[in-house]
Amino acid sequence: MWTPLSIPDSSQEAWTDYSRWRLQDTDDGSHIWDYLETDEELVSRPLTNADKYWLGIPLNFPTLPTPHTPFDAARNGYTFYKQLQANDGHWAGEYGGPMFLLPGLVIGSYVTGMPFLEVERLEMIRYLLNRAHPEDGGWGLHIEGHTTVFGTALNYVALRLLGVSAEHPAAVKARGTLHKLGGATAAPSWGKFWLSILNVYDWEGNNPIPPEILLLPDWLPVHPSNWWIHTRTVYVPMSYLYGIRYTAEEDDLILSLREELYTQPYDLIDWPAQRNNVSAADLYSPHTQLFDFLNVILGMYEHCTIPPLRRRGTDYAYNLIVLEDENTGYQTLGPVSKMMNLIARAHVEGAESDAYKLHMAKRRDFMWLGPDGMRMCGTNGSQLWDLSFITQALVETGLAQDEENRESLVRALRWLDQCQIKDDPLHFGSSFRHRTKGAWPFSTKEQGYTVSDCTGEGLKSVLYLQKQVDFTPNLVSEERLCDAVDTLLSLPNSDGSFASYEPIRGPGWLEWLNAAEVFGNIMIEYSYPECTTSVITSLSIFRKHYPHYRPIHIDRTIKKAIGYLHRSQKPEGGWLGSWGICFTYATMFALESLALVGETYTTSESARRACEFLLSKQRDDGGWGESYKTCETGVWVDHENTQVVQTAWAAMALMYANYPHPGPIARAVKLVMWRQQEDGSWPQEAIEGVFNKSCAISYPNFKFSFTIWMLGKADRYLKELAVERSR
Ligand code: LAN
Repeated sequence: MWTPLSIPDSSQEAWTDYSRWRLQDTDDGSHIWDYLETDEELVSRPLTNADKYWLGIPLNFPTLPTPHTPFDAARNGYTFYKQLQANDGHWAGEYGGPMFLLPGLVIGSYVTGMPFLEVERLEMIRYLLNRAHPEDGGWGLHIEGHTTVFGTALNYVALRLLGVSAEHPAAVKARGTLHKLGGATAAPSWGKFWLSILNVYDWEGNNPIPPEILLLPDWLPVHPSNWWIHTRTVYVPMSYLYGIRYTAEEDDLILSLREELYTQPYDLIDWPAQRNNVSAADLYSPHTQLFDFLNVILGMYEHCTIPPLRRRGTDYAYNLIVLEDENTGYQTLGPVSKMMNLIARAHVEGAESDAYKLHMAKRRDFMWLGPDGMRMCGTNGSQLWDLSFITQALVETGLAQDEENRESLVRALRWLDQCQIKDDPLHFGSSFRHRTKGAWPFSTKEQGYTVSDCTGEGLKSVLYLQKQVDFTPNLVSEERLCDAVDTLLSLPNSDGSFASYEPIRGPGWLEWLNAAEVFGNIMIEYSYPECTTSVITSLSIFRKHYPHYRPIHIDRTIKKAIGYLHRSQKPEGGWLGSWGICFTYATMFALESLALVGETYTTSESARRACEFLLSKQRDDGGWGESYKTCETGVWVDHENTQVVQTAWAAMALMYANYPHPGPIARAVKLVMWRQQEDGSWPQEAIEGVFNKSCAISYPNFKFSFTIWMLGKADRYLKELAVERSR
């Protein structure tokens, strides 16, 4: 149990001294928030603009000259955004949104006796209080989602472990809501798992998670090496912890939670009967009958496991956990596996071990402080992703040529240079990894996973910076650019499309075995229009500069990928996004690709249909606004307000397609300019990203990169259209 805390009344005001928080000045983009205790440190590490911006401390930047053209507005936007750039050249940013990550951080730390700073605990509590739904006091799957048992049970537990008493009004309210929804027995499988780790839910109430599956031959489709990498990387530590039935030591708080979480007395709960009890509020992917049947069989096996076999399974799972930790500098692939691996390593190696200390140090890379408190992020950041968009925007719009922006671009290029992964992973063959040599990751090099579109965007960004402006050094050699291309060419699926981290390995029917009821499309990789497009565009740009490198292969890859894009266009005319919300996002990327092969509004039926679809969604104020619910249903759902980010995406899509009428683009520009503040920034609007169909995730830097990009592009576009029309 952690030491008692005294908790202030209002969660609106900061509970710690915000003038003492600093983002560490690292050279690889790692995000770590320090709390400066001494006055000397305060003097030696003054608040940066980025610190202030992300903490919500007023920047008081001067009012910029009123923009008269879209280009002026883009320039003002970058005048602001440039001041948030870190010394090492990247742009830091919050990557929160999901509400099921902080509980993993807190439960994992609690059961392993891993402390937090008091200031961190206070700000985590404040975050949870601020994010509770005002009406019912519960939490959802993500910050904009409706209350669920998953969100409410786990965040309630997190609050209590962090030091909030059961009598606190927020706890009372959340508990009431949880009980109304059926209590924690109705949590989905991932919730049941975390509660079992904490010893407040019986392992008997979980469907089996046998580590023996890892011992099957890996050519069998059900072998986890053929699953989507995130599901695999979570399954490994889950099956280890399940296999050994890890349970935290009982203490008063745990005993008390057993009384608080349920609508019936803990000792009377029929645990096996809860395995498939999932609240309707949580269900996105209900179990298939096949999955339920398999669980019955596996449940029988659990009563007569063969100890040496189980032992081999858990040993093998543990070995994979160690390899994953070592491959990623103890970050692991993502925040869920991070905390599960941490528990497994702490259990086996103890609190004095290097593994424990390294895991503890890297826990901080996921903890992000915002004005509303401290959250756990979806990855250790979105560094590469954010940097590649803003740099491309600056080069394409011509803002890169402004004398005062040059130094900032050179710094960005330096960051890209150090971020490229130079080798294949340490434990390449033994941990089912895809090649990484030449790839760019989503966040930092240390995390070290190839992502198809991050490699594409990273490559594009380097090409833009090294080839299209004349003031930058040549930092990334031709050989390394070719390594990136080799990685891209190693990734296509058989239908010509691209998935996220690896080519699709398993068959579609594996989705019938999706155990995580709250997400969709998680068992295997899928073909994604966005990922496919990034590869198409980056290869097209690469071949312009290096026409002799693997030309036939590149040509064939692009052609096949375009074929897939055509096939994946929805009957309405747009493309459905999987990582951004939603049609506007993917349609922008798709139209960019089609344009590169000469398919535009006037030349291609497909591009024309896409434009008409987007135009049918433009609202009276000139903007576009799409809700995250589109991603759940696959059918366009209007957001109640238009959004600058989606407006930028839609307008860019029209421009990529060479849409011949200026009206809709001019109206979009007007809206985005109207929403811009006097200091050149834009206020935060609705959440921008999504994953696994159901969970929204924040990309707050998009409101700078895509607005600036669109405005700069529109300036030129509208002028050219006017010239053409006057002819
Ligand atoms: C991400 C973030 C980036 C995203 C893009 C690059 C935008 C995309 O085009 C490819 C997929 C990728 C890399 C992606 C995959 C899934 C992630 C890692 C995330 C959405 C961030 C968080 C999410 C991860 C799965 C969250 C943890 C939850 C689990 C279900 C394990």
